Amino acid sequence: MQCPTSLLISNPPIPPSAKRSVHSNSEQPIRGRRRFIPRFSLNQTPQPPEPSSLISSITKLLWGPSLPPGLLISTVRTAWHSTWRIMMSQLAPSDASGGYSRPPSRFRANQFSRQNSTSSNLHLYVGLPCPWAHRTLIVRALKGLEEAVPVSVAAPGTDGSWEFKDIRGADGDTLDPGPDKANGLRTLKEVYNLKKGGYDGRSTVPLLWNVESKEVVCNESYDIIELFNSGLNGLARNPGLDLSPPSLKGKIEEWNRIIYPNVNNGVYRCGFAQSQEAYDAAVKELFNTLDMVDDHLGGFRYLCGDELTLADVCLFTTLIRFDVVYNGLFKCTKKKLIEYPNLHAYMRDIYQIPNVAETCNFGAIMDGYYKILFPLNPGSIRPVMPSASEHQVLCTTHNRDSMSSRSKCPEIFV
Ligand SMILES: N[C@@H](CCC(=O)N[C@@H](CS)C(=O)NCC(=O)O)C(=O)O
Repeated sequence: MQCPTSLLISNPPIPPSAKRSVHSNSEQPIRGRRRFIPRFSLNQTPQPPEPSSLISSITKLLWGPSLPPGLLISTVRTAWHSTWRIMMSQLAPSDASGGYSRPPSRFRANQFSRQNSTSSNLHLYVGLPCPWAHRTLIVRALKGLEEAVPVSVAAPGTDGSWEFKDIRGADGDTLDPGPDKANGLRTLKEVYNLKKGGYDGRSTVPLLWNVESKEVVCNESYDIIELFNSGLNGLARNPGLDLSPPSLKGKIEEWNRIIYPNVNNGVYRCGFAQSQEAYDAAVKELFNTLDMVDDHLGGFRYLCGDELTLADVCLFTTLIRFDVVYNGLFKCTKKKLIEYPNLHAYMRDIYQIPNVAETCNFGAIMDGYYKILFPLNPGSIRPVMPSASEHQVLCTTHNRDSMSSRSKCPEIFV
């Protein structure tokens, strides 16, 4: 007996207008000759249809080979758009004009805690796709704080929240997603909830945790990198490296005031925009700033001159993701970073500083954005890695050493 569903699949009903020109179901014309094609042979076992073929059969049955009628398309479009808006409002809170407005960090490190953190009760929670967490990994590596501040690497779960992987024996300083080494919990939300009084806010990375008091120290990346730079020198392998020297503090702040809204958060303002106007404004500010910074870097090795500073670390973590995710997924499409000669060489210069490349995990970055930000990429298809962002390309010469009057590339004791 023929499977009823396979009958449905191979024999869509023929509209009366077309019936005259259609041959009998079991015969098809081939260049004037008629060839007999058996519909079913006895030694074939009928198989249930694949879900995708079932969907295409139903589509064919209802509408034939053409697209569904306009009414259906516009109904689905309206429903999808409303669902998209609901999902975006959860993913990316927006202002009245549809512009992305990033919620402020809830736990800031004040000056006192920055200067007095000499203990090694600290534990850092990060996620590899996150550019804000990436800042903390770079400064931790440059200062040689790996032993003083152990790290747990969370991975994004399917709903976008941070989860730990149950991997045994991942006790060393591996920068791969693994278990929660400080509290042995399953999710970052559970870690936040350990704090006295509980917590009902966003469970974001980076998170600096006090292991002894079981309290959040800070969840603002810039405060954490300032603390790592100057607040833990008694525990650091590279205490002499200062990424925010007093003489450059003013310049660093000036650069941060430009780069944070227009570039670091600017790419998110493009990708999370919920109106054309909000996107147009964000993309203009982003590329105007990149043009200006590219010009500046034609004359200076780093943003503040000869020395690498915290401002460079903050810019780098956005640049290294630019062609890999922001250009495509966040619609930062006016130019690719590779089209900016100075910015690209500057990015390679920083990438080649010892220990920095190890903090860049492109597989995790691509998965974290393309597979998790569902409203931006509902099919979850991860595109191919751009060849200009491959490790080998990032290791090519940058010829920027000669731009420093003194050799100020940080000396890292590995
Ligand atoms: N202001 C924070 C931003 C941190 C942040 O937004 N982290 C994102 C990952 S890139 C996160 O953990 N999001 C999870 C959530 O919002 O639930 C910082 O700079 O540290």
